[in-house]
Amino acid sequence: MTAAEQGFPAKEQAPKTIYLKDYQVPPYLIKTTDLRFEIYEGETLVSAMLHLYRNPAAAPASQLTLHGADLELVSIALDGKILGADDYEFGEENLTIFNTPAEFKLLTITKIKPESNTSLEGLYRSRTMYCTQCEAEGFRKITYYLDRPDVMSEFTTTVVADKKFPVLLSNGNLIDQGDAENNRHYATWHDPFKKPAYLFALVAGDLAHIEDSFTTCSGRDVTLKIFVEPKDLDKCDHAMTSLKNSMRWDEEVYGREYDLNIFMIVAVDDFNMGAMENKGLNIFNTSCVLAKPETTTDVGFQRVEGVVAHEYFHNWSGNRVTCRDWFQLSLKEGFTVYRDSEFSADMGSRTVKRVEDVTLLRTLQFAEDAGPMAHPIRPESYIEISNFYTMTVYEKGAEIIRMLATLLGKEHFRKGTDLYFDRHDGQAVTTEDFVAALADASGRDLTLFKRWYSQAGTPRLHITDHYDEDAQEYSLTIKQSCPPTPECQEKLPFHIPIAMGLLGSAGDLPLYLKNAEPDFETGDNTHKVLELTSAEQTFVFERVQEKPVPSLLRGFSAPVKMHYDYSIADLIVLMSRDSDGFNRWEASQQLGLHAIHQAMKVYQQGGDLKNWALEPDLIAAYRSILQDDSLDKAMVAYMLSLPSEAYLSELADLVDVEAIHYSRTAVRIALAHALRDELMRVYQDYDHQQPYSATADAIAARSLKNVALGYLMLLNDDALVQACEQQYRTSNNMTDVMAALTQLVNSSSPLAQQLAVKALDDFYQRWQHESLVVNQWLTVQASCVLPGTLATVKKLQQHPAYDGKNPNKIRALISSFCNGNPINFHANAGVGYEFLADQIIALNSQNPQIASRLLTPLTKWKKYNVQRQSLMKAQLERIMAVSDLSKDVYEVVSKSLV
Ligand code: B3K
Ligand code: ZN
Repeated sequence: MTAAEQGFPAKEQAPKTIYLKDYQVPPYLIKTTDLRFEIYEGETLVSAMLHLYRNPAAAPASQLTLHGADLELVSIALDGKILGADDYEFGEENLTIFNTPAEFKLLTITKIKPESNTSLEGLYRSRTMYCTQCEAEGFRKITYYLDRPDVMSEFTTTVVADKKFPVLLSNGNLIDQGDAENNRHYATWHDPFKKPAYLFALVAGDLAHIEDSFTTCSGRDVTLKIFVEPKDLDKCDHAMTSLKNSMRWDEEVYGREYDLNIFMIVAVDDFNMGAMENKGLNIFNTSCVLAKPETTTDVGFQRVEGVVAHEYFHNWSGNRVTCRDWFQLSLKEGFTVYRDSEFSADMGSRTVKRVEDVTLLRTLQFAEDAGPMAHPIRPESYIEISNFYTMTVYEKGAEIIRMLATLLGKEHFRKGTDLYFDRHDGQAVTTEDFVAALADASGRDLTLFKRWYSQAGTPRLHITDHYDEDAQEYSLTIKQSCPPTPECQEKLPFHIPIAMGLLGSAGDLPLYLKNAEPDFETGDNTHKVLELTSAEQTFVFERVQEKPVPSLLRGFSAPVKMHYDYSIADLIVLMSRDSDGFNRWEASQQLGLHAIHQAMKVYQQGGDLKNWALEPDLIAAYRSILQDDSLDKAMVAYMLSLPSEAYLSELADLVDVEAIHYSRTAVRIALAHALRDELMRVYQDYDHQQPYSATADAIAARSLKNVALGYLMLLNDDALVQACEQQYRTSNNMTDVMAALTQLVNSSSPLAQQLAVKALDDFYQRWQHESLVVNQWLTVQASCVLPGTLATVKKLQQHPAYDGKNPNKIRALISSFCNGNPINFHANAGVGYEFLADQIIALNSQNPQIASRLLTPLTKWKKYNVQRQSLMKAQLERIMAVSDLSKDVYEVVSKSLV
């Protein structure tokens, strides 16, 4: 199909596709980069002195093409000589300079307008401060440059601004500062570490900060500073503690020491994503730094800890060793997500963290892998790289590293990462280099494993078993397959580690794998990692004295969809006594799925789900979880929580939105009735007056109590509604306040509805000056499952609390409705789809990255019934017809319409 046929404006070319196979080394390299920013109200002048030299690894070039976008060139000089119009030429987003010598200094002066930069990429203004976001290709919006990660340079940066911006920051160490004319001042920063331009950062603002210090393992003192708007100074402690814990953990677990004398974090309100790992000067979305019990939920606290760690860990996995090109993004992102996830597991509960990560992966990443934007963790091509900061590159990327760690074992994996960091320190490398270091250090052949980097899609495992009582042999036959994805129809088998055990009547059975070496490393003969490397393999266990229940894919040892024909009785056994905590939870989810699927059949046949009852064994199983004191309360909470509507949709070939919603609700109501007494006990035993603490145990106790409240509120009992309202009014922390408010807002009981209106009003009055808290207030309303929510969302767009330019507000209101509220988003013949398309069209020119991200729910149109398909597709076509469509939106829409 031509671009015109696809609706792309005829006068323009369809955006270009970039291919990994076309990679070429840069013709020039940049030894040093000296920048001077003169910040004035309305415009900023950027002087850039680049010391360029021909790349010895490239064919000698005598012209140089620099990247540049939305820049006004004021002057350009080569080795001190001002260039004339014939000496260079402007292209689309670039500037070519002719007759360039082997080595030279290029001075450019450009003018930019941060105040009108709404894309939040490059240098922009957020409320009272100036800040930057350069990854992936934002530096070209600051000055003409070789804006690619394999060009690494030593940066010196001077920032000059009015004294009403007292804090002037950039990467590295402060080497000079002082006054300038007209009540202005300057600061000069030097970063001794060579870095690509995407890690550049600058901040100028009236900021307050907290300060601490960290002594590294070699005894160096590092100053730690967190900068925020003065009103937020009381919300920085948790981020600081998380930072210090991360620094220590990276020394202990990976042998990585911090390298500069100062590490700074700045919190910014307008930010496209969570945070950015700029060298020595991390810039964070306020939502990922600020936390205090009164304003922040437990999930918020955990997010701060995780994101602070993630960005800090990038100092090695990303900054010291960086990516050769953007196809290698998972080299730094997958590895760093794996690192932050292990850190969080060590700080709290390993099993709980695993359940959370897998839930995210199976709902969002699996859906991505099954949709039109599916791509391998190392994509082969892209139109706009910003579209590839995905669940696949991040979360599936982390799973690939986790599998490598499982296959190599702890010791070899650490040897491998040590070798990787040593071998490539200061370089821009590829995922091949990473795997090669692991293979070299461990002596393992990882050739087959590398298919995980090049093949997209979620592999399926189909497992059958056979028990031969006479021979006392038990065999598992495992078949693998992988559905086609846009880039590849026929997949080769993956190398899949399958952690497993066998449950007998008295516990885990010892495992004697036929024809295998004894497992010396773990010293544990009840747990094994089987390695599947072909389309079908059979593993035989000897000396098995009874027919076992297999516990498969323990800890979710591979990102696959597994099928084994478990009976309800098997699942109950696994849920109540598997030694693998993750698989206990997994069994609870399978039981929940079974119940929901039964209810769905009734719903789809026009049956009545009122008074839907559950099978007695199932109720008994759930009851026993509630009574099991040995279980972590957070695990009890997760085991009691049924699979989400999003996960149920991902599992379905054809999504029946109403059947999923009403059946899931019916099962929840049935559980609430059956377990009323136990749930009441959980709720009442909880001491609502205890002081807040953010320890894993305290978080777990709150989550279980609030899960119980969620079930109890389904009973529509006025006394319980009153208790919920009391929790809303009297709690000393945002977790409990939000849990109660969410229940009131979503309850159909008339009393709850009345109380919800009051509570929402009271909440806003109380928190209107706390932007992040107001976001939670927007989300709770946008997520309401009762009818009429779209009208509420539209009304809230006009509310003074809403700001259609701020990504956090857009996420809180628009994304929460379109992604998190299927029963309303898909209601009323497509009005939700039209609403979303309107938002995307409005955002397309204002903030293309956010516009493109919002598209996700429409890209899944093929999963719905014919009527919905055509309504969703019509909206995609409407977006496609917009003139001046950004590359970001064009790529996702055009791929979705194929
Ligand atoms: N590396 C950044 C993401 C940048 C996204 C640019 N569109 C944050 C992170 O993953 O740590
Ligand atoms: Zn990252």
